[in-house]
Amino acid sequence: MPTMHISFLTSAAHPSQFPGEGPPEIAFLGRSNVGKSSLLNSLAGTPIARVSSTPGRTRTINFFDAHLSRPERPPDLRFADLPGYGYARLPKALLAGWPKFIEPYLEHRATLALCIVLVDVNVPPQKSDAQLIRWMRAKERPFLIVATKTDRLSANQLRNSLRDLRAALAAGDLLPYSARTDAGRSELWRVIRHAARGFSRTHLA
Ligand SMILES: Nc1nc2c(ncn2[C@@H]2O[C@H](COP(=O)(O)OP(=O)(O)OP(=O)(O)O)[C@@H](O)[C@H]2O)c(=O)[nH]1
Ligand SMILES: [Mg+2]
Repeated sequence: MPTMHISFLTSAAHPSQFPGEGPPEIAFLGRSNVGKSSLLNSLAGTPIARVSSTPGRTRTINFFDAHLSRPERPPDLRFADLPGYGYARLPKALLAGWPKFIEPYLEHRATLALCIVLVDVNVPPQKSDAQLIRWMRAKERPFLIVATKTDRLSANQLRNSLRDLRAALAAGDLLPYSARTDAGRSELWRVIRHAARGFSRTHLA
């Protein structure tokens, strides 16, 4: 994708600050520090989102517009990098502690085409992740679970971890990824392009 271009659009700390609905949106969700911003940077191939080893780095919803081929045309899709939830806290902190603007975003954003839910392959399945996934299913939001930081495990450990995550999250489809090595990048781009195209056909025609 030599002509792909992704650029920062705006940050929102309140629904009134969400940008007008435009191209299909892909949102990154997951616990604080799981690697949402890193995943976006890996997809973009360049550091556009802020990354930190301290949980809670991303405090606003940060929007990025992406041109996948022709820069003179309107953007093909938009990325939304979200703040994380419930780092090492009780599962009920998931929605209680989550800034009040995230749930409205997930529930009402008409152009939200796909939610990418990140889980860390290095930690056992988390209740807060299962809770989010149940919520997404109940709201009928399309989502894909991405199991990230695979570079930290041996092939054997990774196989076991993916098996445990699939079982705990009742996830048939789970895409392994590493933002460090970019493993999984072309597969994830394929899913994203497919989701954006399908969404444009059915919702934005
Ligand atoms: N080894 C490895 N480290 C990663 C990977 N992805 C992210 N990290 C590290 O994990 C830490 C958190 O990354 P972020 O991308 O800031 O995580 P986040 O989910 O955006 O965090 P918040 O914005 O605080 O919710 C950083 O130290 C990253 O370098 C990965 O695939 N492999
Ligand atoms: Mg972040």
